[in-house]
Amino acid sequence: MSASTVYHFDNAIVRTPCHGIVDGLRAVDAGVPDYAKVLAEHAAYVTALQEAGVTVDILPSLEAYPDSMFVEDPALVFHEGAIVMRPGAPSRFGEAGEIAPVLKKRFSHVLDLPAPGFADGGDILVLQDRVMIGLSDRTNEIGAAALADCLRQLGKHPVVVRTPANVLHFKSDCSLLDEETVLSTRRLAAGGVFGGLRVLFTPDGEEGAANALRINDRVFVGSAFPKTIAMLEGAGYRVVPLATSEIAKVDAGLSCMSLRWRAA
Ligand code: CIR
Repeated sequence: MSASTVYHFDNAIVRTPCHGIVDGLRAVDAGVPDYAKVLAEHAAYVTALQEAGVTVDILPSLEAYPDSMFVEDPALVFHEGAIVMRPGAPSRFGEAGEIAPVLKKRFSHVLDLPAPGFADGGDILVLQDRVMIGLSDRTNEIGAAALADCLRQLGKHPVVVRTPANVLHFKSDCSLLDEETVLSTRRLAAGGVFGGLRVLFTPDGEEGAANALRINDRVFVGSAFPKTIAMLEGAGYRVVPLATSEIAKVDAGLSCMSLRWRAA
């Protein structure tokens, strides 16, 4: 793995879950997450990041924002700089103002996504040669266009695509596996968004595994998805299974809990 691969990270920011996560946003009521178990899933995730060679900065919990442990949504970070987003859910909009000073301490180049559009980090898939922006209920056309401008300022190549209806975020249904491969659900890939890439499909019934996370030499995958784990191991990936059953109750997976970048 060369130092320039898009999944090479040496730094991450996470945020301790607040008690209010039990009232976090969710599309379907699959039960109330147990706070102690959410803390345990989060702690195991932090340990896995550290074991992958990442220095993890743990921000304090924010009780004012139930979903604030999902730091991926209010910001985007790159080696070249950071972007403060405009989260599309009203209850999450204020999370951007909370993460902005944190980013300004760590990045010399921080852009603010201009009003009036909205965009969530969960809709952004960073690939080796392009950055995909998925339109969704959280990321609208105006936000996507403004974000594309910000990304160009950081030297990136943005591409705007569509997220299928009833999928929360573009990345709820896909993730990067390596420079030329993505893991995706069939419903997302059916839109033809992954031209030029190799696509591994989540096995039927394991669509929730699509939000995996490639970090350095390994891929974090939800431990409740044995067929996906076997498929990825069979394809030669080093898989780290992590529990996600509690955060899944609030529509979250493995990318949502961190902001990751290569500082060195
Ligand atoms: C939300 O609906 O915003 C949270 N309950 C879940 C956010 C998941 N974030 C992500 O996939 N990037």
